[in-house]
Amino acid sequence: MEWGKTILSSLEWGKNISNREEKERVADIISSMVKEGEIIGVGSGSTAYLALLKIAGRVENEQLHIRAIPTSQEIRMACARLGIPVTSLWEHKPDWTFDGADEIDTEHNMIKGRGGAMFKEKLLISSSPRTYIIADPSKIVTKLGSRFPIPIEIFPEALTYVEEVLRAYNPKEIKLRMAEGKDGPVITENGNLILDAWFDNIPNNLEESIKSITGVIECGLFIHYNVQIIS
Ligand code: ABF
Repeated sequence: MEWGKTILSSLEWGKNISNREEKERVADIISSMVKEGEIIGVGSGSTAYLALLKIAGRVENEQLHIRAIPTSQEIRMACARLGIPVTSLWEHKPDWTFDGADEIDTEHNMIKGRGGAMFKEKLLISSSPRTYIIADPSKIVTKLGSRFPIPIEIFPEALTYVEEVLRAYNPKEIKLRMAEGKDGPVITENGNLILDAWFDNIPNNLEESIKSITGVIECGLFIHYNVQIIS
């Protein structure tokens, strides 16, 4: 674990986290749930990252042997930096998963994917017998879509076609997600584009409808998934 340690430690994660106190509180709850030998799906975003930091503290102090299945390269690198061994869905089924969210409604439906990792996040949640969504209270909404668009990962050449079909579902606005400070679009870890689609109303079958469009890889709308919210 010495190889790469210097360069990885020089990366500065975790500064400028909003609502840090609230996020630390839910991160503590997740960390206290970890048991020896478990395979854990690790979500992305700052709340999941804080939970991973706390888990790493327990792993070191209590000499726990766990393995993580990361949902993004960023979290994979964080695992490397923190000395948490990783595995994959080819080799292991997770015992459980934790992840963050952008919006959660009263029925525990969610919008996720500000980091663009919703495909792998949904895969981990679907593969896990239990998932805990850790969210500071600012994430709880009465109506899904009130603050965030639905992110939709699409195969690049399907851009025009998907946009045309999406219009039939009456979005308020559809935008290609652009890379911050650059002229080009965000390219996901899977080499795809992201469309951000704002809707006034999000019916329960919208996730299914979006996913049925050829060229859509995944979307960040999570309707009726098996998740427990820790808020
Ligand atoms: C991941 O991290 C994403 O699905 C979601 O968009 C984001 C939440 O980040 P944070 O915890 O930083 O608010 O869970």
